[in-house]
Amino acid sequence: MKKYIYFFFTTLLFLAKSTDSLFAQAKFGPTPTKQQLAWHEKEFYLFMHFGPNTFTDLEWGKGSEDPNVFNPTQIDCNQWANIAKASGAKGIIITAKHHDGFCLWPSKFSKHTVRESKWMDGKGDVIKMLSEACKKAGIEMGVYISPWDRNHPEYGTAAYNDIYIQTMKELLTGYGNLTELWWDGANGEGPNGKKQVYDFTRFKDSAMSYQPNILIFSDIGPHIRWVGNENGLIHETNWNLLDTAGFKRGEGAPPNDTLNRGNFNGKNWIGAEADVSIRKGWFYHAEEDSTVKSGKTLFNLYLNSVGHGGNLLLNVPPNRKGLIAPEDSAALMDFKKIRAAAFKTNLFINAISKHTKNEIGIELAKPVTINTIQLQEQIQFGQRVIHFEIYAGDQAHDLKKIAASSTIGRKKIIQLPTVTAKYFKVKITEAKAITVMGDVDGYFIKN
Ligand code: FUL
Repeated sequence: MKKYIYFFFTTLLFLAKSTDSLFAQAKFGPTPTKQQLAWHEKEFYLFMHFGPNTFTDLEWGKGSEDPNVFNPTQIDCNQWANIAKASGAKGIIITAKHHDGFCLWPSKFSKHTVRESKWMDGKGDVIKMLSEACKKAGIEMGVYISPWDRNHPEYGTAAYNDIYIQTMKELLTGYGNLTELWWDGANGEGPNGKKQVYDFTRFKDSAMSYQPNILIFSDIGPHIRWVGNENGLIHETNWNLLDTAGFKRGEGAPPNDTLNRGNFNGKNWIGAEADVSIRKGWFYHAEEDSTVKSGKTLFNLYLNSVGHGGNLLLNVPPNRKGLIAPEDSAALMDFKKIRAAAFKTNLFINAISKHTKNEIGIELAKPVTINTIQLQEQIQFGQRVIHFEIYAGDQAHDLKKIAASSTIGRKKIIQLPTVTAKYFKVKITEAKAITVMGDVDGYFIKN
C-alpha cells in the first residue's frame, strides 16, 4: 500500500512538474515570428545616409538640387561592407531614397536619380554596388525608402501611392534578398505644395508580396518599432508589445514614451530598434568630424539598447569620396574591441545553477568579482517577466539584494556596483506566466 501511495504521489509530482514545464513551453500572449526572432539575434547593424545631402551639407534636401551634385569620387561599397563586418554589424540599411526624392538607383519612376547625374556618366547604381558588396562580405542589406518626396511631381496625389509601390517593387525585386524596409515618419509637402495621404496598408501588402520575409520598420511597425528618440536609447522597462490600432505613422504615432517602453499588454509583437548617428547629423558633413562618438560612448548606447532587449541601428554615413571616414571606422573598431573585452569571460560559466519556478540560484566554487549580470528570456514563448531582483552573498542562506529591475525580454544587461560573492540569485518577483529563462551570465567590465 505504502508503495502505491508513494507511486501515486511521485506520479502526481511528476505530472505537476511536467504540466508546469508544458505550460511554460506553451506560447503566452503575442510571440515573435520566425523572422522577428532572427532579427532579435542580430543586435547591431549599420545605417548609411548617402545622397545629394552629402555634397550640399543639408540634412533635408529640397528636392530641387541639380543631380550633378551627387558625384562620389572614390566610391567603394566593399569598404563599407568590410568595415561593417569587421565591427560586428550584421548588415547595412541604406537610404535608397531620402526626403529629397533622389534615387541611388536608376529608377524608371523618377527623373531625379543617379542616371541624371554625371557620376559614372549616369551609368552608376549604388544599390547594386552595395548589394554585391554585402553579399561578398556575408552581411545583410536593408533599404530606407522615404515616403515623403520633395521632388516627385505626383507627390500629394493618389498617383504617387502607385509610384511609391512601383519604386519599392524595383528595389525589392531587383537586388536580391533585403531583410529590412525602413519607413521614417516625416511627412511634409511636395514640390507642388501638397501633402500625401499614404496608403500604408497597400504599401505593406505590396512589400510583403515582393519579399515575404522582409521586416518593416516604422513608428508602429508592423514588425519593428521606433523607440521614440534618435539618441539610441531604449527604456529599462521594454515590452516587445505594442498597440497600434487607431495610431498612424508620423504625427498620429503613439507618444514617444510609449514607443520607448512598449505596451505592457500590447496586442502585437513589435520589437524596438534604436536608431542613432555616430556623428551629429545623419549625413556626412566634414565640419562634424569632431563629433564622432567614441567607442566607449557607442558601448554605452549598446548597453542601453541591446542591453534593454532591443536592437541598435548605428548610422555611419559615407563621405563625399564615397568612403567611410577614418574617424568613424576607428570608433567602430574601438567599439568592437570594447564589446569583445566586456563579454569575453562569463564568470558564471562553471557555476552550479539551480532553477526553481521563480528563482535561479548560482553557486560558484570560489567567490567571483562582477559588476554586470546578463539575463535572457526565451522570447519565442512570449515575454513574461515583469519584475526581478538580484541577490549576492557568501552563504547560500544569507544573501543581500544588490539590484532590482523590470522586464528582461531577449537580453537584459544590468550594471551593478562591483560585488564579490560565491552565491548569486535571480528572483522573479512578478511575472505574467511561468518564466522561461535563458542563460544567466556574470561579467566584470573594466571602465
Ligand atoms: C528621420 C528623417 O527625417 C531624418 O532625416 C533621418 O533620415 C532619420 C533617420 O529619420 O525621420
